[in-house]
Amino acid sequence: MSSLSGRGTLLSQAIFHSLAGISMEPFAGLDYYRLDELYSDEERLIRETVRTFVDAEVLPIIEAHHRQGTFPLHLIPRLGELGLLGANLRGYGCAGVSEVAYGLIMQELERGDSGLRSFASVQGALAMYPIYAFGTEAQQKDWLPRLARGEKVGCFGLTEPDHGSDPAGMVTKAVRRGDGYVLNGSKLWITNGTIADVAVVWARTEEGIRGFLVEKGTPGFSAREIHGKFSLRASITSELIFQDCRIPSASLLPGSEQGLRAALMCLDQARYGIAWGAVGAAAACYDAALKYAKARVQFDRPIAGFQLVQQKLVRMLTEITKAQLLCHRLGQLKEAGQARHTQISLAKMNNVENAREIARLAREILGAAGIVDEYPVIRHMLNLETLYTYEGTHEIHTLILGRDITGLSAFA
Ligand code: TGC
Ligand code: FAD
Repeated sequence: MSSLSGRGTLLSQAIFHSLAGISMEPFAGLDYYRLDELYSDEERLIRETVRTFVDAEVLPIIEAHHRQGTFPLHLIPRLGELGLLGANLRGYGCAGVSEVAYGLIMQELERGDSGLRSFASVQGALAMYPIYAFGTEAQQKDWLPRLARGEKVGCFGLTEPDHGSDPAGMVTKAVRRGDGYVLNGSKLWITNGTIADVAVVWARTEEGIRGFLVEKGTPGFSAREIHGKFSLRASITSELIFQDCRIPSASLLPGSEQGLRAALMCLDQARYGIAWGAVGAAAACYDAALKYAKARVQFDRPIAGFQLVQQKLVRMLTEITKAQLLCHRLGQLKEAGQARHTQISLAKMNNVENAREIARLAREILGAAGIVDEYPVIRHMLNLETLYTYEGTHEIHTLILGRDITGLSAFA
């Protein structure tokens, strides 16, 4: 059994603060195969803490943010206080929880909203992780504690207007000039871009693709928010623009000399969180559909009594349970440092595809009520369209796996 002291200290302290201050709303959870027995006491406690936080502080406000197309900024320091940002990293004020606990955090945040999990994913896996894995000690000491506390926000710029699935073709350039670099180019679809204090930016140099830290306010660096989204509305998505943007040599992440591979290693961290997060979104849809089906009466009986409705509910339960099992085993492998990136691809691909289908089935069960935001289903259904595309589209993960098992690349 893991201890609540030691590496879990920050999160554990936050747990007790949190439980003392907020009322509990019941969410029965979904554990058909008794996975709870496989989690440690610490992992269950962390899961319950995040579940309670989401019930009390996220669910009451999230529909309004979704309608308005805004991110609940006031939750950022709260996520930091609870130890949920970069929670699987060690030191620098990070909670240092197990990979399974980290996954459970992502699952519960996404039960609230994919935008909230995206915020935590980008902050932890795509901003903090590259600094942690590829940065200098000075960069780590400077940024990680503040990012962990939610005092500062980070973003990750890999995708470009003309290079999404194929980041190796990126055209953003960092050219050596004097004691630094000059950046030119743009990045598109960047989560947290306009609110980020620091952007991890991937650019082509004479030595290959490298990662740089670009601070907000650097002359030549600007960001604009993308509006008109019908998915992930409670999340900020932006374009980053670099026009003769001068950055010092100290901005380079020296460990990123592995080139694109370094960027892809960051994606592995985020894809792992998405695999778990998709389970949370699916569970929220299943929960809503089951409750609705038991309460809604047609032809003088609850619609849950109809075979076709039961078939949908059973399909949802089955796919969620399979996804949970996949996540748990992947978490064990990751904890042991043995998770292959192709295994992470399989979990992201499978769990998102099934969550997307589960959300559609839930929407069907709710009938007309399924298209209004009085219920969370339509919001999750729309959000899952983004999950299907970002962090490697469903098709790209299919081809990653196809290449792995055949030895033949369908990309080239
Ligand atoms: P390829 O030749 O396959 O790989 C280059 C080198 O990298 C190694 N590698 C990986 N290493 C670690 N993790 C991975 N996932 C890796 N995939 C590949 C590979 O072994 C090789 O190493 P080496 O030592 O031999 O050089 O490169 P490729 O150019 O053929 O590309 C392959 C492909 C298409 C799979 C890759 O480009 C890809 O994954 N594309 C999808 C792009 C993507 O996922 N973008 C996501 C942007 S960030 C985002 O969406 C954030 S969402 C925010 C949120 O969560 O809210
Ligand atoms: P494209 O690559 O143009 O693909 C279009 C279609 O073609 C897809 O169906 C794709 O699967 C298919 N396709 C492409 N190549 C092949 C092939 N070889 N074989 C078969 N089919 C193929 N990026 C970041 O860097 N940082 C972020 O923080 C970030 N946040 C995001 C937030 C949101 C809300 C969204 C929607 C995206 C975000 N992204 C981010 C970008 C995301 O990673 C890209 O959208 C994704 O990688 C796909 O790129 P694309 O949209 O350009 O699609």
